[in-house]
Amino acid sequence: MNIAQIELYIIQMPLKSPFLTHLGTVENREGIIVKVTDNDGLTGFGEGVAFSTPWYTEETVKTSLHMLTDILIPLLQRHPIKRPEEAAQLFQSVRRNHMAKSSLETALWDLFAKQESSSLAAILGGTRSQIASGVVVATDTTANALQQIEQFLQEGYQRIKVKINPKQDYTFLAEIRKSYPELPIMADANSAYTLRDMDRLKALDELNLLMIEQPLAHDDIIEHAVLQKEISTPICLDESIVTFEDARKAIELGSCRVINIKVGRVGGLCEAKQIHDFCLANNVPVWCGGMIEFGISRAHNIALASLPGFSIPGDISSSSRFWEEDIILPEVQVENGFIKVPDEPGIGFGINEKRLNQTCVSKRIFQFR
Ligand code: OSB
Ligand code: MG
Repeated sequence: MNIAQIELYIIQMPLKSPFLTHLGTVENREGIIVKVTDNDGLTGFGEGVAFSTPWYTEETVKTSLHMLTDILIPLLQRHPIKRPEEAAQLFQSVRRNHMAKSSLETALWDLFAKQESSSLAAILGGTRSQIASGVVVATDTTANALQQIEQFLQEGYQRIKVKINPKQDYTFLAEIRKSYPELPIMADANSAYTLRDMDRLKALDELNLLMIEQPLAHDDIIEHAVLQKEISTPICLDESIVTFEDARKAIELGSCRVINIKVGRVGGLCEAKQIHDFCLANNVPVWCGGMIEFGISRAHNIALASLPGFSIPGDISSSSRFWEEDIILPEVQVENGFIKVPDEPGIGFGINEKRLNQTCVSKRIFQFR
């Protein structure tokens, strides 16, 4: 791919309003922007989506930086590649660290698509010209949630997801359902329950939820299969699916009826596409998850969600859902409930250099020869 240089920008941006989950609150987002430049001056961008602390997965911004700096970029410097799939292959010699791998692998995909003068969506096999958009409500009170939902519906979002936990579930969801009898609503528990909560979870069946996301432990597929036999609401797995093999086994066991695919969580677009293809072949609907991310990762999500198996609106919202000003141009914008899939080369979004530099707290450069 004739890589000349890789740059890492560590950026930091405050959210417009705090994002609350039972595991903690995100108010300030740190991230890593990966820029790969080839010998012709073409560039590809990726984004590291690990958080500052390991509350969602074990990775952090610092572990990602370590992996990129000391392991992954040196691997690429030693082994010139022709296509991004070869990077994914190379990275298999490194255990886990999926978000670090993904930040670099996705940048290579963007560059590769630009080298081929094709949109990333087309290179991946995308078939949609626009994708359906959903949004997440993560706040503490029912009143705040109802207010946010009303606002999001006015902005056109097609599906609402709310965060739940044993202290805020049935009554909370029933209030929302009462106000919006027809709305596609789903609940994300981020592993707040155990099988001892079976009755609490069974009670949610009457609320006509689209699905319940990750009710049980972050690394479980066995007990989710037990739970899925007892409840009629479809289970969607998020945290538990970090590889293609996890997805295959979860489907075989009956641990879920839906899968949330996050590019960063599974280590890149190659693995994400493999999970998509398997789910499509097995009639398991998938949707694209979100990580409170900046525009680069949003752009990769849009390309991925243009694939045919993404039949449910994902957590892909407008840049303005979280940010006063995003680092891409134009910003991601939901119109009438949809986001247009760009047909320009690569991810199809440019960089807002001014905003990138304004939010950049440090930078590292790696030369290739
Ligand atoms: O569990 O899907 C999740 C955000 C950060 C970490 C984990 C999750 C989330 C979200 C928000 O639910 C998704 C988004 O809109 O970015
Ligand atoms: Mg989730």
